[in-house]
Amino acid sequence: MPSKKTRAGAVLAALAFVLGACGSDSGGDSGDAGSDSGATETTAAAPAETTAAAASGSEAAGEVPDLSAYTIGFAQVGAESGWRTANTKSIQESAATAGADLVFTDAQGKQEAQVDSIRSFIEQGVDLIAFSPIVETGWDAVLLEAKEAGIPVILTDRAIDSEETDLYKTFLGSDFILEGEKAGEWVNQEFADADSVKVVELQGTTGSAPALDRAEGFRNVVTDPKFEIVASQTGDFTREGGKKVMEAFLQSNPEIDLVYADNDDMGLGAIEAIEAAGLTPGTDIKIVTVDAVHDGMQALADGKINFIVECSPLLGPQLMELAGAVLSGQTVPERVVTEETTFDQQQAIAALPTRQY
Ligand code: GYE
Repeated sequence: MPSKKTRAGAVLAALAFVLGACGSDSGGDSGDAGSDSGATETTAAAPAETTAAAASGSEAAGEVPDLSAYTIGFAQVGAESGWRTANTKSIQESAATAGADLVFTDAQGKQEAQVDSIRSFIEQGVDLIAFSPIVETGWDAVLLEAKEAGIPVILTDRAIDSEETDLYKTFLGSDFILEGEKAGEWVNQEFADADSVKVVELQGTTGSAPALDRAEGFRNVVTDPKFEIVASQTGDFTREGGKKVMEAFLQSNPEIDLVYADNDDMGLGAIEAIEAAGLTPGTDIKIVTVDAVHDGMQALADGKINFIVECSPLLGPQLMELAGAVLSGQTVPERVVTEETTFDQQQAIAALPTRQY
């Protein structure tokens, strides 16, 4: 199993393990910002990585597996954002459709609670454990316990950073570095004619894969010295956190040109702070976010957010498909990357009526 950091870069589409139906109904333009097309090729010999296009508002997936003989434990992060709510719904609905007995826990953002849940899944003797690790590190002990108990583990949404190999069967989720790069590419275009740009960054949960990788991706492409990241702080992926941090940023930095927020919710909080300061979000201060949940898309359509990079929460159908494959002894790709798009204002207006989350 490759370490987390090796997953960025070229997509080694390996097995023809087609998860999720192709075809986005989002109305977004997937041709920009470096998004690869998500074709699932059969080139490499070893199952390494594949790309699935179940994103973009489509819950459609391939075959619904019959998981009625199985119990799946799912340890969720919490309910910190619109993204998370949609993700939880997707997982619960897909488990019900597949007939699986789902034991679902909510760690309320605390790693210890998530570890406890996994331990209790092991004690209960579930057939498979899936979880979305709150932060990247600190999982080896409990995942080794699962392995020793013979219970397969699937990571969804967020990666872990571990030297241990074979702690999990597969990791299903977005390429967060690519998301940060897409945000950065829009920033480069938007400020092509500017001489100096002051940027503030609202980061997600400290130590989480999406916070680390979206920061890295953004910095990979926003390299012109005219850009200055004048402040960067975590808002913990919440609207309230984004608002509070933005209030402080506005007080200490009078000339902010751009907010880069790791998710829509923090961007929405920033909008409240900007308006309270008597400024116009989207005009006086530009805003780029990640997720493309309904409220974020509405703010984009309204001109308060300027650009959104999509991150699909609809991982349930793909997770059930992978669980079915693992439980029936099939080999699955080590990495399944969801295909995602980006939205500008017109694309948001077009996509909103049929958006599922
Ligand atoms: O972007 C954010 C959520 O891990 C991709 O977590 C997920 C992130 C998502 O709280 O809104």
